[in-house]
Amino acid sequence: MMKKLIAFITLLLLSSILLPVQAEEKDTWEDEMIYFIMIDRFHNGNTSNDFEVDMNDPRAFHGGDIQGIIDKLDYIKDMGFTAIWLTPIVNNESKGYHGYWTEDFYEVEEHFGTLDEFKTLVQEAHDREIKIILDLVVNHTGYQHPWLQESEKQDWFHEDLPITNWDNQENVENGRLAGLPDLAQENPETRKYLLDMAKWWIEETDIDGYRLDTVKHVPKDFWEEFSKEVKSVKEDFFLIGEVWHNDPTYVADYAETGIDSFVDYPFFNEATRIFSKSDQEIGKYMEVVWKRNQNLYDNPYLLGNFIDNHDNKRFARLAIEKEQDPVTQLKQALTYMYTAPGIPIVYYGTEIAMDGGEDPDNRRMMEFEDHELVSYIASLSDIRKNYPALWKGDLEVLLDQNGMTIVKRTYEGDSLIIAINHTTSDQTVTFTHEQLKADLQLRPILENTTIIDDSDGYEISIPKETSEIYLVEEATKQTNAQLWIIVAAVVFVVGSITIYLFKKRKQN
Ligand SMILES: [Ca+2]
Ligand SMILES: [Ca+2]
Repeated sequence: MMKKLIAFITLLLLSSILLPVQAEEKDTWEDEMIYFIMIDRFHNGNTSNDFEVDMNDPRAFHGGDIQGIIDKLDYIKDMGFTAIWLTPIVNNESKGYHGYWTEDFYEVEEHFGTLDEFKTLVQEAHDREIKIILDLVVNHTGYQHPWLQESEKQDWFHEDLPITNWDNQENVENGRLAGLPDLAQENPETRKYLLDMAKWWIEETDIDGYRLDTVKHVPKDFWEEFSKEVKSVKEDFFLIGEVWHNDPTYVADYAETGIDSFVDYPFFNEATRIFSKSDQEIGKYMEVVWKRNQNLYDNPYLLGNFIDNHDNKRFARLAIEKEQDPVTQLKQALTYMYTAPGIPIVYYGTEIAMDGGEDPDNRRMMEFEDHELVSYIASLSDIRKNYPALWKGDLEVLLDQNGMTIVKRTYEGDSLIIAINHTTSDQTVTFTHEQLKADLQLRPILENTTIIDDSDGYEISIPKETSEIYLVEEATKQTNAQLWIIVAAVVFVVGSITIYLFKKRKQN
């Protein structure tokens, strides 16, 4: 009996050593970098679907399609993006180039291609380790949706009333946004249709996430059920919602529904504001947004940061209006976005400093060129990919003075220091050895700016209106010490041999 017990315990101990409990590897999306494409305005890869295309009308189809995106996947991959957010793919009514005017929830828009082409796109993207996030609209249909003519579908829509009071949640949820027929998600039939449809696209095409349109116009209890249902179809399916509101608490209230992340409008508002002038406290606002998000969200690292999107004037236009150089400004704002906590989202065209005013001017046809911002974004992506401090590290502001900002991001002892000089003069900052700890040194990894290492500390120089990212690493002084050990060892060995030979000779 005792022997058996000992054998059993031994076996148990052995099995616990040999078979360690495997920590479930869960892809949390924190490390993603998203490229946002408006399908019609990106790349025309198939001219045979170009009916009713009018390049002179900014509100007409311009010819971009699924094949065009497939053709440019390597271009997107080379900039370091790990996910693509696409505007809605579903069949739209006439002039619905943007995809938000659904005519059929289960069909692919003819201008964009076929369901098979879309499946190919998802497959080709996955082959390149790029995820596909599809924009989904469940709040409304297009103005002319066939259901409006069906007598048995009348209760699928809310009454034809406009949204007049934006502070009245009931009106925001049940009124017609821009006059669009508002779906009644509280009707069990309508609800089931929308949930089945959302699950069908995942099962059929293997997409990885949804960007949810007009979240605040649909009741929270719908989103609760929606989140549960779609996540039951595919593990780690990602939901990023659009709650277009300036109050961060209002946005965060939707996290209870199970939506993982939100496009961070409060971040966007601060980012565009602090880069509009040269003397703003950039570090302070990075910290303000971060602390607030830490208080509001379970995982604030999943929030989607952006400086450009399809509903606002492009960042380049804001710079031009302030008589700033758009490329210079974009480089700094992109550095800010890539190094602030959260997932960076780059809207197509930002990489060529595309100009554009209000919608639809901010949706011009993409032009592919060898632009310096393309390689700048690739460098930022590369740094973000290699250093988890940027996607899950903490944040400390080291300096914040009249537009000169230095912040530190640290994860498990590994640190990066980010310097943004948004002033009109060159800046020099010295870190004492005490500040940096004696055995550490800085290495520039973005722009290769100069560093002077002297007895007082490390002096970094940031030219006006540029940024730099420094890796905090172990000082090469240790390598020097190692070098001395090698020299000493060589001297010792040579000396020993000489003495040995000398003694041998003497013996002879
Ligand atoms: Ca086309
Ligand atoms: Ca609604």
